Amino acid sequence: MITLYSMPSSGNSYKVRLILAQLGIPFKHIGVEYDGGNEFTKSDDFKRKNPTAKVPLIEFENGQYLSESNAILLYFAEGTPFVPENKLERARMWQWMFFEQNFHEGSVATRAANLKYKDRAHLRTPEILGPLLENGNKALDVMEAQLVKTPYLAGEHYSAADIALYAYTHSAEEGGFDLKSRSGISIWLKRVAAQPNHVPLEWLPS
Ligand SMILES: N[C@@H](CCC(=O)N[C@@H](CS)C(=O)NCC(=O)O)C(=O)O
Repeated sequence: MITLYSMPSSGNSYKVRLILAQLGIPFKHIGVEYDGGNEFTKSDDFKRKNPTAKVPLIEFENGQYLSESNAILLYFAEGTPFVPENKLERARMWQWMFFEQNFHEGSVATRAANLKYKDRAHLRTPEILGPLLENGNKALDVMEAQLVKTPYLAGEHYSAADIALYAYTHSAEEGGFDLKSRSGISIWLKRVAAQPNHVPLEWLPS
């Protein structure tokens, strides 16, 4: 069985738990929570597994490792309906997954994390939170512009891009972002949550 090192409260980790649950892939879960997590992820033993010292991380049965949430999503999505067959739609899935890491996570998720985690209290200054709000709103507006046109980010079908962007968008209000005024995103969040075998962020394998 594969092992997933993941942070229960983290969206990047949730992406992986969600796709594994949706695909019915069993896994052993090793939880790394944020406040105590730094010591675990910064240990030499963990850094041998993942030199970036971050979760999520997959450990395969043969002792190989795979890190970066979106790379893990694509690994498990390959050959499933979560990767569009159409070449352009597939490229659009990647487009949104790169967008997630470049524009969305660094603003929407970072602002929520700064407000949520105790050891980030020193990052709650107007100089830091202001630009994060501005950039996060821009990222959400980009998503909204797409989601008023198509049911899913890459087009007509639910794909790995929807999993990647659902993770931090569904909890964006924790970062002070307004979702109610964005009807495309609001309807899409419900559509994603209604997918077969969808699990919430809190879900962990028993
Ligand atoms: N780009 C990476 C980011 C991973 C990341 O930042 N993980 C955070 C949780 S969201 C982490 O491991 N934090 C714990 C630590 O730094 O010790 C991905 O998408 O997997």
